[in-house]
Amino acid sequence: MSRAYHEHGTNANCILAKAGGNAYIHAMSKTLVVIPTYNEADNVREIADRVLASAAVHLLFVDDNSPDGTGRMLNDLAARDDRVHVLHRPEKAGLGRAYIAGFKWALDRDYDLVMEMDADLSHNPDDIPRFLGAAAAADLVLGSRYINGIRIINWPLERLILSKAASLYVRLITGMPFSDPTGGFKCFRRAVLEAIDLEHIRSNGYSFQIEMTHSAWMKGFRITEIPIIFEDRRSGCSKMQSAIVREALWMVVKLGFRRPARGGSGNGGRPAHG
Ligand SMILES: Nc1nc2c(ncn2[C@@H]2O[C@H](COP(=O)(O)OP(=O)(O)OP(=O)(O)O)[C@@H](O)[C@H]2O)c(=O)[nH]1
Ligand SMILES: [Mg+2]
Repeated sequence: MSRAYHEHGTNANCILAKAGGNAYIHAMSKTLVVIPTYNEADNVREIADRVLASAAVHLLFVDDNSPDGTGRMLNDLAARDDRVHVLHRPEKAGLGRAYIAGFKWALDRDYDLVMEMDADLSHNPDDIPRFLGAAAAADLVLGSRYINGIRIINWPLERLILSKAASLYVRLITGMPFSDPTGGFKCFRRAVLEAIDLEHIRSNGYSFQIEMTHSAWMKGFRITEIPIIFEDRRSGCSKMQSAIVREALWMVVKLGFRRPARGGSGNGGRPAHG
């Protein structure tokens, strides 16, 4: 049975690609790992195999019509394994839009936990069980490269400096006490995604990660950081651009203005390192 869905324009209705399938699949597992892809043909088979071997999870790839044939490969993976699903979007619209589509897909089904993860193997699938364990006592689990030192393999120095500077900038301007607010390996409880107005999340690159965490923090959800080791991509091309950095600079300033409004319960935004 095919697990491929097509999203047309900004309308999030999903249509099963092949006739005869059931579009509303009963989830065997309650965790969905969402992986956005754009030109990741070298990586998708390995990431799918390793994620599925790591824990009892389902996988949703969100592909933006990658020109390198990633979408076709994902359809093959989905056809072979019921745990794998693919949401096809018509054109490259950025990582943030892809995640929002994936989150809505998850909320339309009965997933309790929704994870974010890159396709390029920078995030180690073997860490997934630790995220699920930490989510037992938290609403949002953040993977951090910067707990007790720096855990990054093969990054150029300028990339590291940019990432560390971004973390400091976010902390100073927004007051969020997290060590790695731009990271993209994380696990949301369903209630967090339900509470955030996903239609109003506008940012895409680094700032998408910051804005989602900031929204959860403002609402008083319990947020925990766990250490992860991050490795630079070995295959495929980076989608990192200077526009993504500029977007983050402005977004953080906007978030800084929301600071006094923070309320709610939870852990007061204190990171509970696990
Ligand atoms: N669907 C979709 N996925 C995207 C888009 N841009 C990036 N991605 C995916 O988002 C994830 C993170 O993108 P990366 O290019 O690895 O960005 P990065 O991790 O900041 O930078 P590098 O690892 O240095 O390349 C990868 O799985 C990409 O394939 C997009 O516009 N649409
Ligand atoms: Mg990457």
